[in-house]
Amino acid sequence: MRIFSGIQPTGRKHLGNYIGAISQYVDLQEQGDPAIYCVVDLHAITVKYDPAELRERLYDTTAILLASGLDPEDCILFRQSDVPEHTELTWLLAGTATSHGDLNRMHQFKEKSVKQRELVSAGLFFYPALMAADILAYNADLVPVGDDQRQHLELARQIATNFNNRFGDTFTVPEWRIPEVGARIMDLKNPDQKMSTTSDNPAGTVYVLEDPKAIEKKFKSATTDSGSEVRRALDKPGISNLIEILSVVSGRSMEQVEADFEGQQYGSFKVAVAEAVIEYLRPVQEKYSELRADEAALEAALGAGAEKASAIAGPIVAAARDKMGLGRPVA
Ligand code: ATP
Ligand code: LTN
Repeated sequence: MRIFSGIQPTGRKHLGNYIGAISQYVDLQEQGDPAIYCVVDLHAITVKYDPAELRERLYDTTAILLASGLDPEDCILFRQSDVPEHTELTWLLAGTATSHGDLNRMHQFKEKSVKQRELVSAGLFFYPALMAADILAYNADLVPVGDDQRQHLELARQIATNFNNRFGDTFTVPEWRIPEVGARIMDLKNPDQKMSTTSDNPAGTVYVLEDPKAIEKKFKSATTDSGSEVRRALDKPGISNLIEILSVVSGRSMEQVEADFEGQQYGSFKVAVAEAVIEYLRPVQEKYSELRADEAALEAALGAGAEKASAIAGPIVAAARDKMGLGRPVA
């Protein structure tokens, strides 16, 4: 089973990214044939950014992934812009298999475009076509992601199907893998919104590398709902989110968490969640600094990953080009 996923080089990965995506990457790396993980710097250029900063954040993200347990012996870890097939295939798919109307329906574009102060780039609109190219260039069977990427994956499946219908069987139509618990970790301050790097209130987002004292403070000040029972309910999004977080980080079911905190106050429950999250992130934080300090080693790992990635994507994109009647005919 071929596995592929991408993660943005924002550097400041948060608890939602970790629970929804990174922990799945680690769980799946030995099952992949191979498992391929890509730090998607080409996606990051679609909003305002600083070139030197982008390189730094790419190293941060790579070091977080390695500190979380990705092992370049077990998976392919690489930087998207090192493998030009991603950009080429984006255009091939955009020209023939991607409908403008479908791109126009993407929620993430609508949300992100209103947040842009200056240019709303055409690249931001094209973002899901690049994401489809990432996946299809490897004929991936399975794509581990958080819940917010469901619509983009539906589009990737549609693009693969459109291409295959028009040019003959070329691409695998990928399946997604969205975890049952933890696929949508909510903002601690606004539990109606997903936890995000770009949220309005920094107190609502817990970062993987954040200092334990700061993590504790954020959980203590998390928005909770009226009522006092530690129990999930539709009108209790704050408490429900904390129950879900504690369930994942402590390996207990949500029912078990509710039973364990029966009769306890919100205050002591929040402290328990904070402590469990701090312990959960501690091993990653401990390994991170050493890995991040050695940029040459990070570059070497990414370079080796890019070679392995190119060896897979090259022939797949060449076959697509040939079927489209482009380039010198393949004999
Ligand atoms: P953000 O909104 O925080 O900037 P993102 O979704 O734009 O994150 P990435 O960092 O590339 O960008 O996301 C990596 C993975 O994390 C994706 O698979 C995404 O689905 C997942 N993810 C993002 N936010 C959450 C969340 N709140 N809960 C669970 N998974 C999430
Ligand atoms: N769009 C995703 C990141 C991403 C991705 C991918 C995920 C880019 N390419 C391919 C899975 C497969 C995001 O915003 N989180």
